[in-house]
Amino acid sequence: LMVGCSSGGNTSAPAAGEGGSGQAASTDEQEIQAKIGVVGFLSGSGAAYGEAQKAGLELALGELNEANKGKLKIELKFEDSAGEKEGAINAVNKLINQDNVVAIIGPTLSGEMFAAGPVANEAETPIFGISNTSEGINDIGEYVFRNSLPESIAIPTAMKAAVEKNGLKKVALIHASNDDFSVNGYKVMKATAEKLGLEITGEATFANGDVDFSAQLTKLKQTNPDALLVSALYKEGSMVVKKARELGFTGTILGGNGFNNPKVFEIAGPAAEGLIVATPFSPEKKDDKVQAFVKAFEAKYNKKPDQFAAQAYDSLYIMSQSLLAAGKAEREELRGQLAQLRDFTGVSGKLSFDEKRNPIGDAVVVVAKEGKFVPFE
Ligand code: PYR
Repeated sequence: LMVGCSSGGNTSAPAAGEGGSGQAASTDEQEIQAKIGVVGFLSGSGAAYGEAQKAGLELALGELNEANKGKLKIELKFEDSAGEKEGAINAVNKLINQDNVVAIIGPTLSGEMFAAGPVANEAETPIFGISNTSEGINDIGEYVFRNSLPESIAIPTAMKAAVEKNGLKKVALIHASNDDFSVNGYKVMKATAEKLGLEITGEATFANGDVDFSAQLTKLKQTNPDALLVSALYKEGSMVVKKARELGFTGTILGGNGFNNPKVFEIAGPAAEGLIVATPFSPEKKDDKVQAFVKAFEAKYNKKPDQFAAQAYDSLYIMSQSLLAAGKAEREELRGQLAQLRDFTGVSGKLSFDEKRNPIGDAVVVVAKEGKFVPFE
């Protein structure tokens, strides 16, 4: 069925928006149509991560499609992985084989990327992590990218600041042992503690889905640490923080990227006060680009963006820039452009990329104060 489409002779330039697979004769004039898949943790225990990412992407989508009118139109296709490896693999397969997307943004968790990244890589489809902070993400293959600042940069920055300002000497560690991101964060925390000459008084683990952390925290408290280092996603992490305070632990609590979501304040309540986290993004940053983003986000959603929203927002700008440079919505050309990315300044800061496509950037250290994260100074 051809509606409003002139059949036969190619005498006039095709109208913008028609065609779409880059097959038409006058490619100069034609708007590039790019369908991008998104795999997010949109339901379940970490749904607030996926919701923030979706919000950031949809804000960027509106801005970009307006700014690029006549040149590039992006369509986003969202799939929910529910934070599960299997869910991420299924979503990636569907987006590549059924929806024929040019690239995929996500999945949310490092563990999901370790599972689903190889599928996209094998299918020669660019896959772009926006919240995968573990070591080794880019080692999956040449089609795997990310703009999320690795924990190996963020955590040491936060720990150094905490040692200097709070005078830490002894630390205890607790982490989720069945989540790749939490395990990696724990390893970075431990290595950093050793490097900084801190004494490790004790270690404990739990599993995602656990709700009772009393036994582990009681034991750790008895080792008398100055700080508790928590590597976890927001749900379990916030419950750990809450329980530690209930048990009377008054020292410093420091966490990784999993805590960069306002749900922390909902779950931990006043116990969140003083929690130290490193992030590449703070809505409080006095920077024109950041403030314009925060204003637009608040206008659309009536709340401030978090780090997950910010990196999602930036990722679509990177995609747009790379698609325009490629001049067409094709996987191989897009991969080539993404691989050439060396510098990018977004709302989550200035990033450069090493030869393995790993982002390098600065982390800001924030501290929870009266229901929000403010600079730790
Ligand atoms: C990760 O899974 O890598 C996060 O930072 C949450």
